[in-house]
Amino acid sequence: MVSLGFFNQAKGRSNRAWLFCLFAALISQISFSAFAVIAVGGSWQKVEEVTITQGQRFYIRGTGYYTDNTMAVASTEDLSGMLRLVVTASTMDVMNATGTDSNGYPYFDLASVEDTTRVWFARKRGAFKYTLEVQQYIEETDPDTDDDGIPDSDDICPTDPNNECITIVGLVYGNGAAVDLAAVKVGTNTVNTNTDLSGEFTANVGNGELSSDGIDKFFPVEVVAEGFATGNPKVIWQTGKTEYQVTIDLQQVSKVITEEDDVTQGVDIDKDGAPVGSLTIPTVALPAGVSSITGEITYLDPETDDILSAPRR
Ligand SMILES: [Ca+2]
Ligand SMILES: [Ca+2]
Repeated sequence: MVSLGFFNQAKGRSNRAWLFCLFAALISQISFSAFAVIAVGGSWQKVEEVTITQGQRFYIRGTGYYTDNTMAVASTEDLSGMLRLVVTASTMDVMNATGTDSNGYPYFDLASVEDTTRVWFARKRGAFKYTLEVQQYIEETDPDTDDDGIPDSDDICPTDPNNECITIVGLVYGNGAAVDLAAVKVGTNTVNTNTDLSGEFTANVGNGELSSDGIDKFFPVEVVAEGFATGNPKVIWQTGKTEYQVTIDLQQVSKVITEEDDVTQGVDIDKDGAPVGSLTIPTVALPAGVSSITGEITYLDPETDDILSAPRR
């Protein structure tokens, strides 16, 4: 019964006006979402449903020939936007065209299909014959379902305006054990997180974090943990896939060279407690004035992502 109150005579007009506004707002919202599109270029297309009449030829001494050309269409409804008249063939050179198209044909810009176009031709012996066509610029558009400005064909989250539809769950190990508190960065700068006590992290990502190497599109991941070499796996994006799991094995830093180590005499290298060789840098290989070298030596397993990693950004 409450709703009937809206339509009583005393308040009918204002309520109906209010309801109309509400419906109009709803309808405009719906159509806005349904028809959100982004222009992605366009091209000139021949208009088929047009009759072109070539006018009588006149000769003006010292100048050349001209004809006045008109067009007729059944309906001008679809002929909005940019139009032009193109001379696709002519036995005599056209002298007054607006320009030439990508095929090298002279064309004339048309303000409307009702325009009469005067075409001037250079005088020349022989038959006089030319052909015309009307072209319309057809804009190509790509739908943008979620209205985030990224066309659907480029939007890896086409129904998510926040672009966080991809979930990457990672497990970080080092030396066979879960690594907690590792700093994880996905993408260039956008998503930063840390691993928990079980070495796990979760990142929600989208278009902004996607990179490309020309072959694959991928999410670059950087994992930094103390005592380990930085891990740089790539998570390769697959069309339509929104859940990804990645396991990252960090390489333990095997040897720290301190100022007490003399690399010119050779520094013994241990890996997992066992000697595996030594590192020597001859004095002549050092820049002038350098008296000591410090740093970390890390073993990289060519089977791991550390070798296949994305470059740092
Ligand atoms: Ca979009
Ligand atoms: Ca989106």
